[in-house]
Amino acid sequence: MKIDVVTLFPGMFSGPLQESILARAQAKGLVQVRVVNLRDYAAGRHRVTDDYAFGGGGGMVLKPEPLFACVEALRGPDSRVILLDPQGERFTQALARRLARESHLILLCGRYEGVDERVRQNLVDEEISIGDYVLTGGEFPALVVADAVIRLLPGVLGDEAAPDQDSFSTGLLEHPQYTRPEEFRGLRVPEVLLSGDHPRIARWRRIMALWRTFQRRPDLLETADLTPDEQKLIEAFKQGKRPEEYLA
Ligand code: 9D3
Repeated sequence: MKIDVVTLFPGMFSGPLQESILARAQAKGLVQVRVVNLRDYAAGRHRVTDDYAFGGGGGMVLKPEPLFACVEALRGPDSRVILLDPQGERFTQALARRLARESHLILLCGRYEGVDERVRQNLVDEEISIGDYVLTGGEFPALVVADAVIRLLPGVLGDEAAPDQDSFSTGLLEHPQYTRPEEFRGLRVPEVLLSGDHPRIARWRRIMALWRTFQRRPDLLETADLTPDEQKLIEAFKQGKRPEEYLA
């Protein structure tokens, strides 16, 4: 996969793309990320990329010419042009999975009050928002999208962290996790996890995942894939039962 990120602030990408899993994915050739400076596609001695909004009201708008010139230079027959914008479709794991099947993403980072409407209407294939909070631009959202997509590409994650094991894929939050030491400042790891009794451990984890989801994200239970026994357990939680009663 190729991912081109178009931005007025290329420096915002240098750290995140050069660490850890994202760096390794690029080094292995599983993804090729390029950060493109929109200013390089702006005309004139001053390379202006933004201007005042027609109609007044203040606030700057990204001009159409540099964005069209940039995308026309970057795109091929199979490119998907995505504008990161507060008005876009909400980014979800399902959307990340769909984008992971593309061969070339062009991520356009909005800035200021937004982009000229002709860009949205005639250049962009889809618009994505990462959630209902106000950021300074589309750069962090582009990194979020790139991160979520890259980790899904074949070969990027090891088998221990297979992406279909993720919460949001199974529809539940994860069970609590512990590592050594067995006792830290008098706080002990649950005995079941030290028992070596793997069926009992699996049952503990499933019950705790259901409990945690019930407490924190009951909305996820509406669409989770639950067995009849698990449905009954959720009903019991609603009646005030706690997980300990089922972990005997
Ligand atoms: C004046 C109205 N503002 C909308 C709430 C304008 C505006 C604010 C912030 C326009 C752009 C921005 C910068 N944000 C993004 O470009 C952005 C974003 C975000 O702020 N939140 C969540 N997802 C995204 S994707 C791009």
